[in-house]
Amino acid sequence: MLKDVDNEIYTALINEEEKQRNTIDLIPSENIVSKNVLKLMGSIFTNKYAEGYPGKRYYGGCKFIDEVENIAIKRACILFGAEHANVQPHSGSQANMSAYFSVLKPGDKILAMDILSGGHLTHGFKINFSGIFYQSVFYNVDKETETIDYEQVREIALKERPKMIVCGASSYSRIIDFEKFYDIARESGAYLLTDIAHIAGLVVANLHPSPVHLADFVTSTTHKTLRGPRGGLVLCRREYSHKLDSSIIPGIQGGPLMHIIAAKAVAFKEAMTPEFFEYQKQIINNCQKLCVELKKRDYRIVSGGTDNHLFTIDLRNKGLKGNECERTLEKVGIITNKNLIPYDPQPPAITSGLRIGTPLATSRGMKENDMELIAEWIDETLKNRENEKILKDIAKKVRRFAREFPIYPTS
Ligand code: DSN
Repeated sequence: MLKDVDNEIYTALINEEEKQRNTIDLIPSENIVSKNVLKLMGSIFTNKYAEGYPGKRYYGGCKFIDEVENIAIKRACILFGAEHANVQPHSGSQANMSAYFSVLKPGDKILAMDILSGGHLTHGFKINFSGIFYQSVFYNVDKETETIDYEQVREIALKERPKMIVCGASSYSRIIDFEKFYDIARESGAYLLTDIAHIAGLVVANLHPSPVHLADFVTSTTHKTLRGPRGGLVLCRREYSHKLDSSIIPGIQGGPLMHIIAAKAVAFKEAMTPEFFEYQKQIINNCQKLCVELKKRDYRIVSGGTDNHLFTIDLRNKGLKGNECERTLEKVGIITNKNLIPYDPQPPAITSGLRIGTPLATSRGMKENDMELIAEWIDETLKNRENEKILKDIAKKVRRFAREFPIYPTS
């Protein structure tokens, strides 16, 4: 028993389980996997080395491993309508790295959304590998609308002539117009990489336009709205399949995590069901309702609202900072994360924003009326942040409420 062998880790596990049950988690990149996905992540597939690809491994004994990876690849292609899929990236960062390595050389130029506007570390941030290996130039959201200014992207692309344009974000609540990015990439002679890590589930459910028929490479994580195991995925056109596969192994990875690939296969199957479509619709409904309820309470939302699973609150009119709100909300059992707002005057460790998302709460079965309650608790908590007694009362209510929603409603 784990408890007897390693009581410290056992205790942390039990505490984390309890915390997950007792809190409302509004971090937009987190979710709860099904029991089957969870089971495979802890399965004996982890015992097997399988460097290479199905039918071309550097190890014997891969018969069943090959079956698993072939199924995962086939399902990923069907799910997204892709010509080729690689299911081996250990993470979204490695998915992006492999897409860059497929067609770029060190020193090439990439154009991506600035992290200050909602982009990701691996989109050319100066101290990330992507900013170290490549020359990065950035586009930002418009100061007024706080949405992507496609004309600005076009102008920068034509002036800078990047080898690759990257679109997709970690904190952007509006529909991304992949057609426009495609046109800009064509006009400026750049490859197009779309990183759909956050919105993959919405794309599968047709609730966000798909970039798959437009982009040269589509990268994703599998654990956010897609609700699979923690990991990465790359889709591309058949013409890049060899380059992509060899950029993953031998390029940047060794042995694939076969227990994770098996879990990805199951998650892809789950994502093909009508229930998954309903789930994605509910994520958006919940997110929009929570946004409206917070606006009623005079919270300013970046870009004025949301079309997807997340939004960012601009806390400046309340005289608050992201870090203190994250801390205070955690005290009552509401888990969020501080986030930069566009053109944020605060540094990343403080921030003027709080990022909020509904994929995990929706997986637990929460609906629009629950969002009203949550908005009220967020507001009451932030208004009474100095009042320990009120915070304790809210914490009790949050705990009671959270426990009404089991962790595994979908399995
Ligand atoms: N860390 C992820 C997120 O929270 O958006 C992106 O990698």
